[in-house]
Amino acid sequence: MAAVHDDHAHGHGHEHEHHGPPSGIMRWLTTTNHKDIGTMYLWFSFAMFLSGGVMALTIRAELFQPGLQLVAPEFFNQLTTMHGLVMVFGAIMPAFVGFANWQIPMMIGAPDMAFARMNNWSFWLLPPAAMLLMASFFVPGGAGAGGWTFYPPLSVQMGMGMDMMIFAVHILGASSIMGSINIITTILNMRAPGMSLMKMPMFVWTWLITAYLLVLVMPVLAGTVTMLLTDRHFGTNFFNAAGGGDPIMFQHVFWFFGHPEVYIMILPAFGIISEILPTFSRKPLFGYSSMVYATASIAILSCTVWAHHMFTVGMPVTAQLFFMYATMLIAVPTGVKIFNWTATMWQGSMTFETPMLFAIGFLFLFTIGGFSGVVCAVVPVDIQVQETYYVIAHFHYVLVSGALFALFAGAYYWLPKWTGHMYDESLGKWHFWMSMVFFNVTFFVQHFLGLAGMPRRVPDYALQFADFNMISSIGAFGFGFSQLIFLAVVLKCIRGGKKAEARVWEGGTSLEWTLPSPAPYHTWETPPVIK
Ligand code: HEM
Ligand SMILES: [Cu+2]
Repeated sequence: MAAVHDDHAHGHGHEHEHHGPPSGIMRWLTTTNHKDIGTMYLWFSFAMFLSGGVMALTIRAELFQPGLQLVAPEFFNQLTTMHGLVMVFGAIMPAFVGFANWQIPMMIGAPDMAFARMNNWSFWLLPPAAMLLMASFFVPGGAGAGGWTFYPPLSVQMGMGMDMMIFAVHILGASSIMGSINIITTILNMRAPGMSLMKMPMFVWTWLITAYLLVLVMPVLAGTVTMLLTDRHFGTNFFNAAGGGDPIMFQHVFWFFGHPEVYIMILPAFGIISEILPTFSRKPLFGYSSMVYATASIAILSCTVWAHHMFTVGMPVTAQLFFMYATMLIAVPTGVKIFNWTATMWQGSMTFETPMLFAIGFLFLFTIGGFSGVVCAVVPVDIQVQETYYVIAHFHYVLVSGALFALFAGAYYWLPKWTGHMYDESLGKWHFWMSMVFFNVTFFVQHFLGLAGMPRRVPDYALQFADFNMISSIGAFGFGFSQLIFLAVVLKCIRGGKKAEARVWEGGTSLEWTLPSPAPYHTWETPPVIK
């Protein structure tokens, strides 16, 4: 893709803006620059990932052997609940928004996001929401402990920690909705001349569709937890059976948000993988337009399957059959993507730098997660494995080796563009292989724990589950420590290292690779012309 640009031929007032960023804390508090805001989202999500990780390791330490050793059962429930919330809303989602902020303007040839001040605000809503969430551990009764899914009646009976979590979810939701409106407006209105929709990089396409999904379902979550709040404090009975309400209705509205939510955490990952595989295979992405249509159909279908989380609530068989087949249908466009990625690599001249290793790791392990998802969709099987460790294994394969591995792949891929330095390739490879091995040690055995009947969300278990739990806990600690290598790689890369070229990767063809490394504070102030 050829681009012609000169980003210095302009003259408007505020000089300091054009000599690079101001300094000090005020820079970060007031910045409206998409790169600054991207950086803040990424550090915030990494901090949340580490805190969610410590919670997971505490859970696994308790489950290392049968019996209660480390934490009280009530606190164990708070940990599983908070781990889920922190990882979903604090780590994975903000990380993808961080990538969107850094990359989308550079990839479409726009000087910044459409609503720069709203962008600042979307980020600065996150730290107070996170503090509210964490502070709920320290109030009487502790954090809400009914699972990240907030199911009543338990969530109605919980202490004030539950109100703080509901308030935090409101704020996180508002931040997501504003971020999505910003992304949609930027992509639809600020593309460089000549960049038609079907010429956009796949990462941009996946974010456009994800943003629409976010605008659609985040208000549903806000409405759901608001009804919970009024049931808790204002005498309504939405979910109170004794008052004529229905706790099952909560599950319907929660999962109408919840299932699209899991695709909100994977579609941008698909976008990152679709940038990386062609670059290191030195071939264009196979089936570009079918990739776009597959992404759109996954997003649409993801709104029709929510009750596959509820096969055991006693719904009619016809409804079970509908949700079973609708869920299986999603495997078709997902299969198209996996086929296109494989075809992209087929007969390519591949090299295996760290971004490519994580991308291939994603491809293998996400597919395993996808298969166990189809298994869970089969009603009679789901009735066996629901609420067991099989489900825990399933969604960690799609969320950790899926979303998280894609985030690592993207970080290694674009770090040289962001910092101007090449990262330490051998440390990167260590991070990949240790994560790959320890991830599978942690979560593969959990499939068998679940098939053997071990329930989730329990701090103690029967003796026959001891061996696999021990293996899983050892794996979890190995995985946890491997992530510190990643932190070392990033800090080392920011501080220095071999100078990165503009076109860091020989096979990189999208617009950001035509910009210098590090990318200047202001880019594309004169939009490039796409030939
Ligand atoms: C970093 C490695 C991770 C480890 C070792 C880990 C481990 C665990 C464990 C042990 C549980 C509790 C299972 C139970 O006893 O019920 C759990 C639950 C969960 N995890 Fe993770 N996890 C990790 C990363 C993630 C990530 C990246 C996500 C992404 C979104 C995630 C999302 C969840 C959710 C949603 C739950 C269910 C919480 C609930 O029951 O309400 N985890 N995880
Ligand atoms: Cu689902």
